[in-house]
Amino acid sequence: MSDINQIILFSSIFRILEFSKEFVFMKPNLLQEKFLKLDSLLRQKNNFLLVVHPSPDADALGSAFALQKYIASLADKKTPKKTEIYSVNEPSENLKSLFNLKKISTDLNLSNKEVIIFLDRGDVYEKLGFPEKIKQLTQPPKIVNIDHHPQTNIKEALNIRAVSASSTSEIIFRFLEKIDFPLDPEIAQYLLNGIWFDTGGFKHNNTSPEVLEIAGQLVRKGASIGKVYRALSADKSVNVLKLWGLAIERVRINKKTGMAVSYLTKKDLEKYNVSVQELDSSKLSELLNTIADTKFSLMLTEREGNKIKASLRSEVYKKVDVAKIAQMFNGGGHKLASGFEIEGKIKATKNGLLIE
Ligand SMILES: [Mn+2]
Repeated sequence: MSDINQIILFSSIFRILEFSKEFVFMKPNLLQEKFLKLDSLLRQKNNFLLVVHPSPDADALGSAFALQKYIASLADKKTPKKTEIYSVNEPSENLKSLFNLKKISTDLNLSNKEVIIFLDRGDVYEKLGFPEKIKQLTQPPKIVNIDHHPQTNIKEALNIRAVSASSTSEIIFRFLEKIDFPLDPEIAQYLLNGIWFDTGGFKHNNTSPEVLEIAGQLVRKGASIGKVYRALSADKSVNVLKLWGLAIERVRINKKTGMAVSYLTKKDLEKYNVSVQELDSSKLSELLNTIADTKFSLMLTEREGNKIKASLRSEVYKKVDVAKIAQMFNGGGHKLASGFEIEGKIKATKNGLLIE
């Protein structure tokens, strides 16, 4: 049994961080070289696997669909290019108006793949056991890792990582810009979907001047902010909002840590007939994070299989690194947005929330 309030109080993880004011793209020259390497790889090879992280978000899918379309443009009659997008589980239904989810495979098929590209979470390579799977192949494929998360390097890969980028979609934009690929409205929309999502609709501190410039270019190419806003932020059912209301009603504020914490159980979701995808607990955590005089939010949601998903949010001015909290529980993410999963059931008591 553990008390979430206690765990967080006793840990010395509240190191106040110096947030980088710098939005400059990391080591621009190195990255440009890597873009050219990536392009020659995409031109040389013909059979690709694009791997997105579990429960892929609009950034993972935005970068995958944009890259897939670019690769397809390199094909000619003599050399068709095959690209498969793989996700370990089905993406959330609310993404279906932005991406053709039928094109995503949940069966892993590594045979004949010449290049495997990990998008938006390089750590998936280890976590989903790819090193062992690849060892069994007679022809080892090339590995590419395109990511904006910290500490997700893959030793044997071409790592195209930029922690200062708002999103993986922004990195893909920079890549297509570098190789002078003309964006069509479809690719522009894919990339805008990813950037919009990872910047929380241009609200988070990763919304750099460059991000806004890129978004402007994408809109000029035919992408629509309204389309992604509607799919990912509006279009909520009454029952989802009722559950959000319940979570807000239950919010507790820990004065010592500045944590705003709330929870929803499996029973709650069943009562309102809402799936975890529909509920969108990360958005709910963002909402809790808007409570005045708090330092960060923690939203706990019970899932299938005796699991609890925790979603953490903070803001630059609050100076709490929530990734450090997530790491304590074997989770991960960014300084201002991260999460973890623990086993157990949530029990609310007078003194706090217990995980049993
Ligand atoms: Mn991302």
